[in-house]
Amino acid sequence: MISLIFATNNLHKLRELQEITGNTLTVKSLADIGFDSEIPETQPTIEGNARQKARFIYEKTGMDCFADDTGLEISALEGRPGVYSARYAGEGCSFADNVNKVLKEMQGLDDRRACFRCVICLIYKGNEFVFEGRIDGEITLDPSGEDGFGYDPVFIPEGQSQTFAGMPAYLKNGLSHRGRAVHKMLQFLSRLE
Ligand code: ITT
Repeated sequence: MISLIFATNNLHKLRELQEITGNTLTVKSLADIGFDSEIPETQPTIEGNARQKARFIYEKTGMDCFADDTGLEISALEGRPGVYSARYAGEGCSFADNVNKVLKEMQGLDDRRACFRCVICLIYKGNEFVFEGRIDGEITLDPSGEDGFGYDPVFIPEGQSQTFAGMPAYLKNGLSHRGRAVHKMLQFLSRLE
């Protein structure tokens, strides 16, 4: 079975990856390989950051690996928070701080359209491949739901009536930006074998 290191410090992403890939792939965390340094993330685009994170871990370990960079793009905010999604409310901010900042900026706006974009960069046998997943939806007026992470309590995917945080993990993963990008990667890997 193919084994890949997931170049992330976000344990929520790691859990989703393991849920999505099931027993089709062995996904190792940075903790599994004893790596605990910061991964640089300084590019101006989501794709640039995904490539930078994967290259960094590949250069340090020489092992097959992948990274995920994700952004929430809100139409009425000209695509913000976008590539700045992780630290939108400032260095060291919490998920709740980011959510509150978005809700405040959207106060009184009727156009609630938004999308999540996830770019995965895979480095396999020294070659680099990119996969993208996207889900459109809307930003709610208030947070709801207990599951998920990040902006999940304020994002309702199209065709659904509850936020990502209000639905079970298998439902989110079946619809989500990350689920879509990961399935593209799995399909690509299955053709190699
Ligand atoms: P790594 O770079 O270590 O993977 P990170 O949290 O910094 O972790 P990103 O740069 O991709 O990851 O940050 C994107 C931010 O967007 C993340 O911190 C969350 O707040 C949010 N986010 C990412 N995926 C999400 C999802 O599936 N649902 C809701 N919010 C998400």
